[in-house]
Amino acid sequence: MKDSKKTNQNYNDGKQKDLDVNRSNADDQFLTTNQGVKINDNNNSLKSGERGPSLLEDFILREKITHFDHERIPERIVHARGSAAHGYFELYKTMGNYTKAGFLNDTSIKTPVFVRFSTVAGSRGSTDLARDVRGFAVKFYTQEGIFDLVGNNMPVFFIQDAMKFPDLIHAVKAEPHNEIPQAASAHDTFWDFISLMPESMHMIMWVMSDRAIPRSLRMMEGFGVHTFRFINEKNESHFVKFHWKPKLGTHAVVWDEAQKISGKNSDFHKLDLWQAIEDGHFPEWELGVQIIPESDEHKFDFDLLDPTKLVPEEIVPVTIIGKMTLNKNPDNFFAETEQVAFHPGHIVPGIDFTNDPLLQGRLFSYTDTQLSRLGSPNFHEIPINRTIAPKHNHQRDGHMRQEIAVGKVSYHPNSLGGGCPFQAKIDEGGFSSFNERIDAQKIRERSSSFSDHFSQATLFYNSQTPIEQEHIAAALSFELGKLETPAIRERMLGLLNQVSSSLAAKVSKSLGMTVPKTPEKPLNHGVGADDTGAHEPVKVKQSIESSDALSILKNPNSSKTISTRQIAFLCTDGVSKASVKTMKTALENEGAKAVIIAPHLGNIQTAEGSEIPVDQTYKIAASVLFDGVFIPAGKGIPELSKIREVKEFINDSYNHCKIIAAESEGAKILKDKNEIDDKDGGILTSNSMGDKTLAESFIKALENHRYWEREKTLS
Ligand code: HDD
Repeated sequence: MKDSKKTNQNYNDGKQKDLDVNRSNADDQFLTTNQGVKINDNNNSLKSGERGPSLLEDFILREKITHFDHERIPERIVHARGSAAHGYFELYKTMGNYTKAGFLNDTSIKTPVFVRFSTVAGSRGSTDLARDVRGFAVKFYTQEGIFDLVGNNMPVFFIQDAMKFPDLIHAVKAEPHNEIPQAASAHDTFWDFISLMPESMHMIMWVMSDRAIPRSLRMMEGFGVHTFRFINEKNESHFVKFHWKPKLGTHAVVWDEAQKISGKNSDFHKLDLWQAIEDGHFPEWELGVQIIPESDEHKFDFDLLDPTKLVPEEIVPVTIIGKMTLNKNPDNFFAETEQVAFHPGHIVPGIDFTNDPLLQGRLFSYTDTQLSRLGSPNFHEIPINRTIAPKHNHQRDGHMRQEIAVGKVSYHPNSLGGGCPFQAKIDEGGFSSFNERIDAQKIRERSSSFSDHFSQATLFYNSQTPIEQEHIAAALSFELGKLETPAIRERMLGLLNQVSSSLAAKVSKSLGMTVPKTPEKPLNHGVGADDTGAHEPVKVKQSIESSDALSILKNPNSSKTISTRQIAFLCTDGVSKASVKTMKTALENEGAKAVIIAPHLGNIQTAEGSEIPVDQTYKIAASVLFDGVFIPAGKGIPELSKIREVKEFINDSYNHCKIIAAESEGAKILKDKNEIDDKDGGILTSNSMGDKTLAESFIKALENHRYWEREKTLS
């Protein structure tokens, strides 16, 4: 709590109080063993004689080394790399018509949350900027128990049935013979699998889009992916899809930039989230729901149970019902971020599952994985996983049990314990599963309503702006270009051709191949989920041809703000103080951060004779770590064109379509030697010094994140 500068103390901080019991602080304390014995010498082991062997008797050395030897636990099999934060959820309006969940009914309740974001494929120490799906897992500590919304930053998934999950993950992770590549899908096994799984095509469009390389974890959407159910007091069910909409808008970096960020700062996303919270810029997302009456279950062009499909927002609008704010960093990465255990099966009364076969498989997997990862069925007792709702049952014992259950009764029914703990009636908050009628034969098959693998992939591609479509084509050209087996490329072109012939044509050009002819029946290659041939993929005409909500650049919901954006000020001795000050003040008034970069640390002398403290040198700073660039005026500024890193800085910013503003001498060095067209709409210059109008137009331009038009002129 004390680390965050502007922590909001006014919310219902039940979970924080609960965690206080386990927080430890060594300020002003003696160093001790785990048994509480004070340690006098923490530098030398006990030896027989000054130069003699160490003694087995040294319990202090033994304890210290034994504990160290066992510090690591298995990393998550997927989503190993993550960053998390505490916060709270506030409800805007009661959802009582649809769900009886208390935290979605009472607008006065602020529900504590713990949120973990992650990449999927890479190991715990891999780079943040991998092209990958991002996990978006939210633990709500509600008064009726824990609700986990374990989603991703993309609304669909690669596969339709949990049966294929181990295959998918084996294919995407580093190849088993040499453990290469780390945190990258651009390799043979991934695309071999994908090329044989037409059902993955919609998700492939998302993963090849800019959604897979977010600018910040704070600037991405989140989705529950599956269709869930809301259940109200009358036991009526509505289908529901969950959405998180970031208040800072959805933004991405470009692929070349992502790769360079991985080198310059592989913790870019982790640090960005951490720093924003430390600075009091608490990230916020609004929670939206798409609600579908039970009676409309079969009214769509797709099956609501199919996790490779989304419900277009144009068909069922997203209703915003609340807001989540993250306002506190964890105190300890291992204790909280690493040990947190999410589970889509953690639900509360008022929320229920559907028969989505991917979700059904997940309901088994998450507890199972915690047993090997956290090592005991008592993982719910780990402080970060502990419910703040009262918990009483007859579960007992197991490794590392913390609870001391009093009394001799550990069974139900009992008379010796007065029948306690009691079962709760439904009107006392007891959970009861939705009374869904199921009248079926046991069958190992895929529903034919899941057979349309291409229509929504096409809808996604067609909904993108031309620039975003180019990015998808470039991503596919990169990924498929890296393959060693030409036959995989060929199969992929066949599948892409069924999504969009123009996309397939673009990718084939880069691969130096021709697009194979699409057979009369859509391609299935006779393998994968449908190898019986019973369900050949089909295309179903969609009721809409384009959905703006699917595009980052067209997204009607995206907010325009430059809050928390990092702006590089390229400075040196002899910079104009007036120029720096006007721009810095204007940017900071909008919540952005001006970072002074110079050839040396310490202070730089301004042309006016004052000093400005330097934040970073050109040896450390790199354009890819910033959102925009300002080159101020000043008689010393022309010296910047002699610095190689400054030239690289300017050219990279330009190539990544960043907004560049420059004043007077700064504007002149922009034109010098750099390979840029200073007439484009993303380059803003002024001949005056401390020009407020320039600052205003810089802010307006930064609100659009990038000047994407420039890409058309870049070869
Ligand atoms: Fe999963 C972790 C999201 C399908 C099995 N998953 C995990 C995490 C997220 C997701 C965000 C990280 C949670 C954290 O931060 O600790 N997973 C999804 C989504 C899916 C999905 C959105 C599809 C819609 N997952 C999925 C399937 C299976 C799993 C089909 C298995 C049948 N997922 C796991 C797991 C993990 C996990 C192995 C690894 C670590 C963990 O659970 O706690 O059980």
